[in-house]
Amino acid sequence: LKKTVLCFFALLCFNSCKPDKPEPEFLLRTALLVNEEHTWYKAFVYFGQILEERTEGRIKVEIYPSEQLAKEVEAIRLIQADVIDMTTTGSILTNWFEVATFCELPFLMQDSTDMNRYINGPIGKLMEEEMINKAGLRSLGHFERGPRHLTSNRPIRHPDDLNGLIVRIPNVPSFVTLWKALGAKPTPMAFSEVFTSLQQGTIEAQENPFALINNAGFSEVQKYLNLTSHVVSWVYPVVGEKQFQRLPPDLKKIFMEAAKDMQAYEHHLFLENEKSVQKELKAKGMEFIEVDKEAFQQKCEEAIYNSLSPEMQKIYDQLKTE
Ligand code: 2Q2
Repeated sequence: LKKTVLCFFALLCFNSCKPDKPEPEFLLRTALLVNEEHTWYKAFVYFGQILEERTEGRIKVEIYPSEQLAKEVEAIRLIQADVIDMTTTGSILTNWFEVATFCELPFLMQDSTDMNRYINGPIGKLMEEEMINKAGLRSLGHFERGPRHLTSNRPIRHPDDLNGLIVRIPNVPSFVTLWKALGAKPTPMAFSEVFTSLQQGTIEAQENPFALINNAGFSEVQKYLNLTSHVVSWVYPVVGEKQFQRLPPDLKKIFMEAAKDMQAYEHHLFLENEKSVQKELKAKGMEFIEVDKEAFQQKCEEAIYNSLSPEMQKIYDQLKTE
C-alpha cells in the first residue's frame, strides 16, 4: 500500500510540476554522426535553443548524436521520407547529384580562402540548387572543416608505403578513386562502424580531419597521424525541403536567420578547437608524420580527373584556373 500511495503522489507531483509550455508545433529530429563533444553537435544545440526562444516554443529541435538514429546515408533517406528532419552532410551527396563532388574533391582546394570562394561562387549556388532539386535537402549554411588526414598503425610518408592498406572511407565516389589510385584498398563504411572495425582489424586505416579523429577517439586504435591534407572541405547542415516548406512564412524567416547564427557560432567553436586539437591528439599518443604531399597529389590527379563526367571536368578546369 505504501508503494501505491507513493506512486500516487509521485504522479500527482509529476503532473502538477509539468511546465506549462505549449507542445511545439514543429518538432525537428536531427541525426548527427558526431558525439556530444563535437562542434557540430554543439552548434545544433545552440540552433535549438535560439529557435525555441525566438519562436516562443513553436519550433523544437531534438538531436541524436553518434549515428544513434541513422547513419549518414540513411539519415538523408529518412529526411526524404519525411521521417526525420535534419542532419549534416557533404560529398556523400554525390550519390544523388554529381556536382556535390566538389565540396570534398581530393587536392582541389588548398585552404579556407579557396573554400569560401567556391561556397559563395557559382559552384556553391549550383550545389545548393541541386541539393533541393535532386536530394530534397535545403542547406542551412556550411561548417568549415580542417583538412582530412590519414591515420594508421604504420607510418605512411609516401604513396608507395600504402601497399594495399585497407582504408575506410565514407561512401564518396571520388574517395574510392583517390585511394585506389594511390595504391590502397578503400572500403566504404558508415562512420559509427569505424572505431570497432579498426579495433577488430577489418580495416587498417581511416581518414578524417583532426576534430573528428579526436571526437571519435581514434587515437585509442591508431598510432600515426599522417599529414596528407588530401581533402579540404566543408559540410552542410541541412533540413528537408518538404519540412522547411511546411513552416509558415514568419517561422521560415526566423529559421533561416537562426541558421546563419548557428553557422557563425559553429565557426567560432571550430577555430577555438583547431587551436588545441593537435596538442590533444599528441597527448593521447598519436605520432604526427610529415608526408610527401607532392607525390600523393601527382599519383592520383589524373585518375580523379578522368573519373569525372565531361560536364564536371569543365567545372574542374574552371575552378583550377580561377
Ligand atoms: O568520415 C566521415 O564519415 C565524414 O567525415 C564524412 O566526410 C562526412 O560525413 C561528409 O562530409 C560526407 O558527406
